[in-house]
Amino acid sequence: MKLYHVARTRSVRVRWLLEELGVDYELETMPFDPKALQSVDYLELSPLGKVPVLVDGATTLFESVAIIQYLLLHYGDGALEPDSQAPEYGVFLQWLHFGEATLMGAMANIVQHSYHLPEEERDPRTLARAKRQLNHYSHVLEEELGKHEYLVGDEFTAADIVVGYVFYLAKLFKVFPDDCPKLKAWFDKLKARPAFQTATEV
Ligand SMILES: N[C@@H](CCC(=O)N[C@@H](CS)C(=O)NCC(=O)O)C(=O)O
Repeated sequence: MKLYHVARTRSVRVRWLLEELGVDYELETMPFDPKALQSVDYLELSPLGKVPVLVDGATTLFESVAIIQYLLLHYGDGALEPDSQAPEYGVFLQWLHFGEATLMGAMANIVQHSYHLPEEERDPRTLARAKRQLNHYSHVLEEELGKHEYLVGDEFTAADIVVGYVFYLAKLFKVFPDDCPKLKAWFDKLKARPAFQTATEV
């Protein structure tokens, strides 16, 4: 199995999960550079020219959360997710997808409109709205984490990985909310995991 990875990007999620599961994999670390991501060879794996990509035998996949679900199904042996028949399984799927479909949208706009885009393309109103969204979503999570230790009850699951990655970026880009103590305590627990530390090595 081979993971195409760029430091600090969404491929961190996949690397983190592989480390948690103890699965053998080859890591292809690339620069965050169109020369690599738009090369003819790479576009054959990811027509979008984005990371992550996972190649597992005859299966080649992009989309980080799809890769996470695939890995749990094929290599998880029941780890890091509730049983599919358990009442909390739906809640697990909800947070898993919230992490990319909702939360990451706000974080991506913050990164794009404060750093990545050329200055003339940065829009202060989009940035301000994204910051308000991140703040709103963080308070929703703060409420949730007041009820249990992790996003899905008291067990660490892959939903914590998908959502936790966004708060790793929030720390890096200095927008981690400072009025969410439970969210901070949860993130501190995630950061202490050896698999997180390996996945975020640069
Ligand atoms: N929804 C996709 C998003 C993938 C994505 O946007 N990856 C970024 C890095 S975090 C990327 O490769 N960007 C390079 C580019 O757009 O040129 C996923 O979750 O995998």
